[in-house]
Amino acid sequence: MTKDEALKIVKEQLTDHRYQHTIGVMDTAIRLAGRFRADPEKAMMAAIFHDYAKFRPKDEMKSIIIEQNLGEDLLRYGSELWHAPVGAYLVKKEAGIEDEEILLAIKSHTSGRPGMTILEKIIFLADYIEPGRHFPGVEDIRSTAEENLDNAVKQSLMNTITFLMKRNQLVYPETLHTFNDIVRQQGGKNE
Ligand code: DGI
Ligand code: FE
Ligand code: FE
Repeated sequence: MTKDEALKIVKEQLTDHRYQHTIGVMDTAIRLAGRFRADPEKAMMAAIFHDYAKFRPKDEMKSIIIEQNLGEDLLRYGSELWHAPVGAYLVKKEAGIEDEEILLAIKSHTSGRPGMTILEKIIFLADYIEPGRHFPGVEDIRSTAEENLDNAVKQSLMNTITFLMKRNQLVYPETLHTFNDIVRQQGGKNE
């Protein structure tokens, strides 16, 4: 599938705003792939499709999570999390994307995953720092991303976790596990 074909498929699923975000994630992911030695073609495809399921009705996402065994515990946390695993499933089914590395990067793009591949980290981070993102702390993370992928992912996770906590929202355990995994790998305290 060419870039233009992929973009056309995704455009039909998204609002204009979300499509512009997708373009930002794509450009950022390709650049990060160059810097951190990931496959730029896979980074491009994963970025293009990462929010494919963002606007699916909640009921449809819920049914897919149950029927496809995507982890029913997801249903006990914010519905904002659902479009990532559901997206990976639908991109395979509806758009014919078979590459497991790409599908995994789509699946884990919201919560992260302990043991993330470089491609997963790149998509997670590109989603966070693409030029259209404006929130407190994003500039810091952009500059960290120039130097160290793990530190930038860790900073993003910390930002999200504190954001959720301050708003009295549930933190999905996978998000915390991902943070812990990076700290542990970096030889963090309390081991
Ligand atoms: O889809 P995007 O908006 O581009 O970005 P995303 O896939 O990172 O989704 C961001 C949303 O997901 C935001 O509303 C916060 C929410 N989120 C991220 N991690 C968690 C979470 N929500 C819950 N409940 N728990 C999490 O761990
Ligand atoms: Fe998303
Ligand atoms: Fe996104």
